This record gives sequence, C-alpha cells and structure tokens, in this order.
Amino acid sequence: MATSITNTDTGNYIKTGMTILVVGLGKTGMAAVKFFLKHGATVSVSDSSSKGTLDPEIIAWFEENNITCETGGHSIEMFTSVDCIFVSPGIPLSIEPLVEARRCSIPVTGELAIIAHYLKTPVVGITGTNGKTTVTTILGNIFQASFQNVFVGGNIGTPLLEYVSGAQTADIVAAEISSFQLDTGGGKNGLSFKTAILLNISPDHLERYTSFSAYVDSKFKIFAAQSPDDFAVLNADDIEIMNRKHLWPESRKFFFGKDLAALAGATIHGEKITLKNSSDSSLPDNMHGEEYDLANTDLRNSPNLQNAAAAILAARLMGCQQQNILKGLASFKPLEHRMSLVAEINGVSYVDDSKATNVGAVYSAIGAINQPIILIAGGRDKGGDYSILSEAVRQKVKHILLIGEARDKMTRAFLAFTNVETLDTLQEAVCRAANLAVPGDAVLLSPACASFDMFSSYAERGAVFRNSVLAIKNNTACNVEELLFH
Ligand code: UMA
Repeated sequence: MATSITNTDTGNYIKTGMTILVVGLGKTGMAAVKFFLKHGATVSVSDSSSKGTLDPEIIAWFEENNITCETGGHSIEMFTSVDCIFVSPGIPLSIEPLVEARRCSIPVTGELAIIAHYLKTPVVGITGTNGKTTVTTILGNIFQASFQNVFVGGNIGTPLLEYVSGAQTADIVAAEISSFQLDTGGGKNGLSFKTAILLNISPDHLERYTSFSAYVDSKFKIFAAQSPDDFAVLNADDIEIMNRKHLWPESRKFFFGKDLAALAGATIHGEKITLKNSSDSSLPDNMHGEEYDLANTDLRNSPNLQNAAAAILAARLMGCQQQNILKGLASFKPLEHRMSLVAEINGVSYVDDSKATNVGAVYSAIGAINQPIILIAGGRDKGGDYSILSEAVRQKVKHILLIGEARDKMTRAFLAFTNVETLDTLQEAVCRAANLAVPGDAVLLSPACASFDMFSSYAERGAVFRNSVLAIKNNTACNVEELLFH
C-alpha cells in the first residue's frame, strides 16, 4: 500500500500517492474520480453494472489514466487492497465487500466528508424526507437575487465535489442533502453547514435503514459538525423532529411552522409568513415582525407554504434582504411531478405527483385535494407503513388503482378502507381511472413507492402519466383503451 492517511475515521485528507477505490460510477463517482486524480491519488473504480453499460469513452479515459476498473460486481479483493474507499450515495453500506473492508480497518468515506476539508464557500444544507428540492430551488432563486455568484447542487443534481474541484467562485452554496450523503460524511468530522435546514421526517428508504430510528439519526447528522455560531432551521409542526429534543443541535435554533408557540422563527398564518422572536431567542438584525405575503406566488398552498417559510428564514439568517427574498419567491415556478395539474377533462382533474415516493408525501397529497380522489399508486416498495394512509384513504379516496411490485402488499393495506384494483401498467391505470371518474373527481398519481421496477425514474413515470392523460384529453370522443393501446 502507498501512503497511509492521517484521519483513520473517515479518510478525509487526500495525499499524493494514496490509493482510493471509488465505488459507483454515476455522477458522484465520476466527480470523485476526477477530484482524487487532481489531488494526486492513485484511483481504482468498482461498479455493479456490466462493462457494456458503461460509456466506451469513459472506459478509454480510465485506461489512459491507469485507473483499474472493476465492473459487473464488487470484489472483496478490490475493496481490501486500498488505503481508502469512497462510496457514492446510492451504494448500500451493508454490501459484503464494504463490511469486509471496515473489518480490515480501511476507512470508508463519502462526498460530504471529503469536501469538508476543501469547500471554501459558506453552505446552506437542506434535508428532510419531502420538499428538499423545492426549498433548494427557492433558496437558489433568493440567493441569485442577493449575491453575485451562486452554486446550487448536491442531491438536486450536480455533485458538490464538482464545485469543489473547480475555482469555487460562488459567494454561497445551496445544497440539497440526502440521508444517503449524510451516512458517509454528516458526522462530527463531516461538512459544517453555516445554516442547516431539517424540513420534516417521515418513514422513507426503509429498504436501506435497519429502522426508522436509524433513518432519523441519519437526517439529524446534518447538524453534527455545526458550531454555536451556525444556524439550525427546524420544523416546529413535525412531531418526529420536535420529539427528538435530545438530538437537537448545539447551533442557534430557529423554527418554522403554523404553531411556533414560544419558539423564534417563521410563523405561517393563512398565506402569510411572519418572522418572530421569542422570550429566550431573538432573530438577528431586528427581523422581528417582517411579513411575507405569498398570496400572489406559486407557493401559496401547503406544503409549499412550509417550504417557503424554511427558505425565507434561512435566507434571512444568511443575510439576504427582504426585497431580494420577495424577488426570489416571486420567481419560483412549480417543479414538475409535484402535485402538477396535467389537465381537466370533462370536469375531472388529473394530478401528477410522481415525485411522491414515500407514504408521507402521499399523505400530504391526499390532504391537499378537496375532491373525491381516484388514487393511482404502487411501484417498488421502500418499506414504508401504508397503514398511516388508512384514515385519509377511507375519508377521501373512492378508488385505488395499484401497479408495480408493491401492489399486492398495498392491496392488503387498503382493502378494508376503499375499492382496490390492481393493473399491469400505468397506462391501464390511467384508462381505468378515466372510466371510473365522474365530474368533480380528481385522478391523482401519488405512488408512495420508488419507480425503478417499471421506469428509469420518477420523472419518466410522471411523463408516462402525463402523456396518457393528454392522449385522453385530445381524443375525448374515443374509447380510452383503444386510444392508448392501438
Ligand atoms: N452501483 C454500484 N453498486 C451498487 C449500487 C449502485 O456500483 O450496489 C452503481 C450503479 O451501477 C451506478 C452508480 O452506482 O453506476 C450510481 O451511483 P448513485 O446511485 O450514488 O448515483 P449518482 O449518479 O452518483 O447520483 C447521486 C444521487 N443518487 C442517489 O442518492 C441514489 C443523486 O440523487 C444526486 O442527484 C447525485 O448523486 C448528485 O449529488 C438522486 C436520488 O435519487 C436524485 N437521491 C435519493 C432521493 O432523492 O431519494 C437519495
């Protein structure tokens, strides 16, 4: 082995000649390979996909740079013959070669732990089960109105390692942070966020975590490296967050929500958000009493009011002025596949909420619709507890159409509460929904599951829903089955 690393917990410091294995060759893995090469490391890579699925240009580039490339699986030999292992966020930490590497005391690290030592720009981190991308986008807009140069990245799309590899010219970074990223770099030695936002927590990714409590612990790691000069922004209406006072950060805590009681932060009333102090905590710079009216913005409905409140609070704590925050809020456009109205056909609304990949998101979607609902759900099960939806389904959902791997498990969960049918494809489900719906109903795609059993992403699933609905809209006189299948 070449040079050993100084920090045996995480392997944060990259030294010339040290050997690093990068696991996973997606966006993060490729950014990591380039970053480690730039810092003089000897890099090898390992990916579970077969060689044929990798871009031949990338394989050629690996050869040119003497990068040993393992494809089609992960071998213990590769994992135990390096100084340090870098894992991409999507790699389960329980795979055998990683367990064996840890047994051999080889440090396993990830993006946040690495950039903790290289990032020079103040960063606002946004995590939570739902709403991360929306809040990151809102904050990105506000920062664009407030600063000269802004970088928006992380789980939203561009790896933070890409930013750190470059000239780092931004004045501020808005980073969407997933629990997967926090697992390998969100601890005390991990990235320190100037402001860290925890939006909400409900069961998700339970196919990866041993328990809900392990998932919650992962989310709270976003605060672990903060100092008392940093800010934490927490959801006062979220029971899971408020019940875990023992996990709350040492940084200065501010809250957002409808019921702040004696807490300081951003309070939501109707379509307005007001900043307030409390008896034992004050917002900096006389922000107390500042009001933000969202009535004329695309953020006026729940859960976006909560998302906006978190973003306003964080932006203000980072020194943005009210007029620039208002500009940022006004420029927000709803993101695709999140409660997006696709069409109204014969008095029936068709709503695409394909991004709702967990039970909590579906709960919120059902709550936001004040019409009888025909719900299309299902996909790859993520270990969520569907019974959380029982009461909402009994009250508002007249029919559930289930697709994908989870359909039998979901049928058992909902049969006692509404009419349930299973179908083979999303197109069939849309046709069936169109046949069942009467004027005044809403057809809602809100799957509570991942899409990967049938689609490449939630975006593709949403696009298939949208195309099916639009095909019906453009041919309302036709039989919908004929329209979609012939
Ligand atoms: N792979 C293996 N072994 C495995 C599993 C996967 O080698 O056991 C390989 C795959 O063949 C593939 C690569 O790993 O080549 C993919 O790595 P990755 O899943 O970590 O994906 P990246 O392309 O690096 O994208 C990641 C995030 N993906 C995940 O966390 C799963 C992206 O978030 C993020 O945008 C990107 O980094 C930049 O930061 C996506 C996501 O789904 C949107 N995130 C989850 C979510 O939002 O729920 C957390």
